[in-house]
Parts: sequence; C-alpha cells; structure tokens
Amino acid sequence: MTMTVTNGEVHPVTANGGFTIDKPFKIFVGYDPREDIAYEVCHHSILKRSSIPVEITPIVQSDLRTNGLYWRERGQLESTEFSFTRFLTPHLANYDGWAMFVDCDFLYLADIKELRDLIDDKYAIMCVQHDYTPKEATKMDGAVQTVYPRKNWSSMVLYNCGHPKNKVLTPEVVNTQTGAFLHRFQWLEDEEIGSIPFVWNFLEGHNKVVEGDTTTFPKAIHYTRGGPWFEAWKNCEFAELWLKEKDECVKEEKK
Ligand SMILES: [Mn+2]
Repeated sequence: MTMTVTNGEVHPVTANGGFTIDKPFKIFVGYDPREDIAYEVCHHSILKRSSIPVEITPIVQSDLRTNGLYWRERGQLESTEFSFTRFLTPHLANYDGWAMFVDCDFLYLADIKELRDLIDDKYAIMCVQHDYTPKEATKMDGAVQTVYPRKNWSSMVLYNCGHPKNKVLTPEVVNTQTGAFLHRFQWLEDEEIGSIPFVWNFLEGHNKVVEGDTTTFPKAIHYTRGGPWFEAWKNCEFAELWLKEKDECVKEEKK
C-alpha cells in the first residue's frame, strides 16, 4: 500500500529543514482493521491535495508482530491497534530525516506541504499542543476514554527521526514503556517539543471555527470521538466533508 506521488514541480534544492525537496515526505498512518475505510479516506485526502511527493505507509500491527518489531500484549485502555505502534515511527524511518505519524481518523483539507514547511530542525518532535478535557466518557464504538496530560498530542506528530534524543524509541522501549511515558513524550524536555497550529489537528466536537477568522479554519479534521464511518457518529460535525471524500475515494477505486 506504499505509494509515491508527484503532483508539483520537483526541485533538487535543500530546504531549511535540511531535507531535499525531491525526497518524498514520509507519512505513517495508524491502521486499524475496524476502521479500514477511515484509513483509505485519510490517505486519499492527503494524496489528492499534496503538491510535494509523499510516501504513505500504514502502520499495521499484525505486520509489525510478524516482523518481530511489536510484541506487547494488548491493554484494555488501547482504543486502537496503533495506540503504541505509532511510537515506532522513527525506527520505521531508519532514524533518518523527518517523518509524520497521524491517526487514521483525520481528513486533510489542505496541502501537506504547508505542514512540512513548518518543520524546524531545532525540535525533536513537533505537534499540536492541545489543552483540553474531553466531555465523553467513551469514544468510538464504546472503548473507554481516558483523560491524561497532553491528551491527543501523539495523534499527529512530526518526528525529527535523526534527532539523537529519538534514538530512545527503540522497539524494545516501545514494547515495554508505559502509556504515560510514550504519550506524554517523557523522553524529551519540554523545549524539544515544537508547536504546530491547532488547525492541523482540529478536534471535531472540541475546536471551533470562528467566522471570518481564517486562522481557525481546519486544515486537518480529527474525528477523535469517532467519525461518520461509525453509525453513532454519522451526523457529527464535518460529517458531510468526510462522506464526500469517501464517495470520491470509492469511485476512484472502482476505475
Ligand atoms: Mn484519533
């Protein structure tokens, strides 16, 4: 399912992030068999709008187990199959360059180049630094919602995979460390975590668009409570945008 696409012009120059522009931007998407359609639509929404070459790879837990990279027992608080596997991103990118991890329940509305252009090599990771407490006690199809500091920060992360601090994230550590250590980025100092505008991880049901204020218009919607692919969330906010993208996606697959 790995794919590379080039829509825009390619120039072999070095950008400020130290990466060459003709190298595809690596994107790892958390995959869960219960949400296959969410993955397909997320993938479609990135590719369709990207003006730079991207390489999108699903993080599939069963494949990682087969390859000996993942062996931890599934815990009761894991709402998806990628709860922990996401932290293998730097390893999967060979601890080289920048790579993005994103949950499958995202819908991109903007060019991923705009996000990549925010990359700053002085950070070990960059993400949207949400500060909130969810109202719901459960999420998606009944999995328990847990509340903890830095909630949702790990759902979309730009990893500076070559940063020495991220060498900590070996398969051994990802398989044995606590959820708190990993999801709160406890291998890093606060100043090593860069901040991305919230519109790149716009939480459906929490973040709000302010009329006339373009800085609040979502560039990526995160259906964190569950998206329209679940019966219970088919009328959630921005459901029509996801459903429209899904129709396009299904149509193109049939061709
Ligand atoms: Mn999510």
